[in-house]
Amino acid sequence: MEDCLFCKIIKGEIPSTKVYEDDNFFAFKDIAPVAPVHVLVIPKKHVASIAALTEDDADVAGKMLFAIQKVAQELGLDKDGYRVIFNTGEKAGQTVHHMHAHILGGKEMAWPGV
Ligand code: D5M
Repeated sequence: MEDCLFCKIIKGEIPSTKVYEDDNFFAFKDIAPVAPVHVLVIPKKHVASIAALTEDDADVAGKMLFAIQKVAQELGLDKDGYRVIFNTGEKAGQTVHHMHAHILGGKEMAWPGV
């Protein structure tokens, strides 16, 4: 998508600190971290949010959980645990309309945190 910030990051048109990339996914450090480790995992296919997923996205949606698992393992988060957040829609605080998973870790986290 032409004017999508995260599509531009995937294409390298906007710089990012990449932590992982494969054929379908890209992961990079969040510019405004809210935890010692804060990484975003995004599909290379532009999908606006979980709410916008269709059956055509079943493959990418399923594989995304494994990409998240792999990134978290590579960041060394699987031993102590991590949180995965998909902000979906305005009231949930979604500001970038390209589906993304926040991986948060490196600290003790309270629950519920809403
Ligand atoms: O999360 C969108 C997230 O995207 C938010 O935590 C900031 C992050 N962000 C915005 N621009 C950049 C760039 N250029 N690099 C890295 N991270 C960025 P949301 O769930 O939509 O609120």
